[in-house]
Amino acid sequence: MKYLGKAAAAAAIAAVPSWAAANSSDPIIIPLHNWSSQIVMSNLVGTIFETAGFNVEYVTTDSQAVYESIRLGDVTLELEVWEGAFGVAFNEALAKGGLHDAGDHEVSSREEWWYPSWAGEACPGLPDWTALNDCAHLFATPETGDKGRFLGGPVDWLKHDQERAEGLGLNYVVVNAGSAAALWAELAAAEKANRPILLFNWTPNFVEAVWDGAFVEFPPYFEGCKTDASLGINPDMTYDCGNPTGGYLKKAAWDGMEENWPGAYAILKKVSFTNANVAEMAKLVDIDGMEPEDAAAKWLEENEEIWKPWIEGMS
Ligand code: TMO
Repeated sequence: MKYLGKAAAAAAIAAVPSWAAANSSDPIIIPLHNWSSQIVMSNLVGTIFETAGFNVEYVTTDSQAVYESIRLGDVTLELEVWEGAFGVAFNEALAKGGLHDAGDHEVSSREEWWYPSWAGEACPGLPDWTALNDCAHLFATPETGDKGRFLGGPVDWLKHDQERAEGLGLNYVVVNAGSAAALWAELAAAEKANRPILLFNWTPNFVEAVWDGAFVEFPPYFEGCKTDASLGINPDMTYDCGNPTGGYLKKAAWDGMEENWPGAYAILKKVSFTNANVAEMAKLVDIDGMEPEDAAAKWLEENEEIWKPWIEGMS
């Protein structure tokens, strides 16, 4: 038998750090959805896991159904749980068991009907929602007749815009964009034509760096607005309120993640981005035109002081 010198033996042992021994070599499954910051953030956190020695796989999934997949362990985590869009699906999965809250980003989020400055000039009663009906003709298109047009996001974001229009008696037709990119393309085209437009937007996002504008101020969100028709200003309808302002942006994890990959789970708990970080991730794709993988690599390169501490002693 070949004699392994003391130094060589020590080196061989050191090559497998103690924290790594308990970790599975199975891939951590990270879901990708249909808006840029989420895709970039997922790629860059995946790269951080890989840097720390974990295997990672990406799957493109529906942004609502993903919570059921995480609960069942088919997907390992979610990096962008937006309160407005996904709070309900997240809470339902939480109540069934198998998934948990893995902490908040340092983000104050908002997802809401939004208009650019030139629409505000045409309809000076905004941002108060009660101005919407008087201005419906400004937002009307041949497709919507004498009703205003609201351009919503892709249907899987489940914003219940039609229910809100009905709950608040708004003379508007909701049209859903096929993709996030379609929202920004229509906004750019409306700017060129100096045509008022009302569309779904959110913060943090790159939009605020490019276009002046404001969210519509609906009656404030309250507990039960989405579920109890008797509550709110319309006693017969749900959704007679706006989306939460100052909403959370949180991480979710499969309950089995910590046991399978304790090292990666420890990293996930430390992951926390700010409004500026999230807006920058979206900008790299939506303004600079980068591929999400390249955007993730660039972000990691330029922000080592943020993420290197999360994997200290692991890489
Ligand atoms: C979940 N989103 C940021 C698209 O509203």
